[in-house]
Amino acid sequence: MIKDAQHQGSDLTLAKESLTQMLHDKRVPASVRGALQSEYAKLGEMLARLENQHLHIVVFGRVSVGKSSLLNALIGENLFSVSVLHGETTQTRQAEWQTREADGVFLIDTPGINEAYGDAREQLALDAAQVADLVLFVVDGDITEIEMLALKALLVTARPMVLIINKADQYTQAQQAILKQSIIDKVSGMIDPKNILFAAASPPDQTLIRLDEHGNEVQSQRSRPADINALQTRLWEIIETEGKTLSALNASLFAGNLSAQLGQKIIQARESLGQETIRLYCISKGIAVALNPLPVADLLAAAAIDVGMVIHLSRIYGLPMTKAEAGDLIKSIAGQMLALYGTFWAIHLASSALKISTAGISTVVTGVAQGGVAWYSTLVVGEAAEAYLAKGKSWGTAGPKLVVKKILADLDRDSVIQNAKTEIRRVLKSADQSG
Ligand SMILES: Nc1nc2c(ncn2[C@@H]2O[C@H](COP(=O)(O)OP(=O)(O)O)[C@@H](O)[C@H]2O)c(=O)[nH]1
Ligand SMILES: [Mg+2]
Repeated sequence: MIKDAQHQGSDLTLAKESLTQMLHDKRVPASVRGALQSEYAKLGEMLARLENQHLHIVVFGRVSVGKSSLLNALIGENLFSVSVLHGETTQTRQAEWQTREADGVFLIDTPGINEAYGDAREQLALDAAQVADLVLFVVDGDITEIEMLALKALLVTARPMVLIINKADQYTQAQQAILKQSIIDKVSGMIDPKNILFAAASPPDQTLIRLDEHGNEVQSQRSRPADINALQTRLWEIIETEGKTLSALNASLFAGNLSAQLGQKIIQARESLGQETIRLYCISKGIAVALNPLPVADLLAAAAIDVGMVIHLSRIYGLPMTKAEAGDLIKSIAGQMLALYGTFWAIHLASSALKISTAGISTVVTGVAQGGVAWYSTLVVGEAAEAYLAKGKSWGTAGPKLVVKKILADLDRDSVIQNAKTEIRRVLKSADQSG
């Protein structure tokens, strides 16, 4: 899932535009904008994270321990060259760093440390650590003296580090236990045992031998998948602690070969980010509509905010949508809402039309009521869009009608609108007092 950065940027810009437009909308009093500032700041931060927060993962270790293989396993594609020959191209490789980007996550392959001695090795470690948010230190057996030196050089920079004992397939369970204990002892006080994990980035094919009906041995090959579940789960925990969830979610790092446990964590993270996003857009839209004096502009502003929200959600789900796609999705959701709630929306539109002929306090009262309805409609659109994204951009077998119907049934419309009005009034009031 390597994407064109230019294209991604423009989609996100659209999500951000709808917010900045509101933030700079002169029809929204400065005092209100001030009161909403923390909400806007939160949304802005979420968008900035989607846009800018890069994650750099660097592998480090001796030649042939499986650094390149490990990165390939993480990304689910053979992007880094793997060599069976030990230190084959020593000279030319020396300075070769390879970087591959997937959705803001940069995977960085480094030359093996056998090729760099003394100062050069230390420099290599420092250079690597400098760009890294996370270092994967790879070994394929008990840790050697050279590895200890490199490890110490890396630790000076205090980057989070995971020590991976690769080629686990070459060791029995009993051997693994001894190996791990030996390494834990050697790096004690330097690396938390939680961050010492086994992996098999590229286990060789298995040869199966069976006897055919004539009693002859028949050989066949069976390929084995990478085993990096423990690493993925730990990576996820570290990335979350570092506050880099969004960029990691969008990368292909966790796409394939997931353990059930990790899959669950990712679903939960997406859901809570999605809910937070929807809530913030509901507030923004409720306020914008409550304060917007022109009904036609109400509807336009409302639509722009919903489009921004859907684009934002699509990024969280790692399925970026264009403005046109988001618009089409909203249209189909709104179509279902209209079919199910015809009269209700007719009243909404009528109240919107009413607002033009009122003035002063009554405008605000009508506005707040309408803001509550706008909030509710954005909530429905957000929940439906999220359901669609969670199924990988599909309505599933139920189809859009049943999905929207279920969302409408699950939400208590009157209490949602009531709470929305209370929240809108609260924001407007605190704006009044501060301004
Ligand atoms: N048995 C086994 N071999 C592996 C594993 N991972 C990588 N290898 C092999 O180790 C060799 C070196 O791998 P490579 O990724 O090029 O190592 P690098 O020099 O550290 O980047 C290749 O022949 C890989 O197929 C593994 O988990 N088990
Ligand atoms: Mg390599």
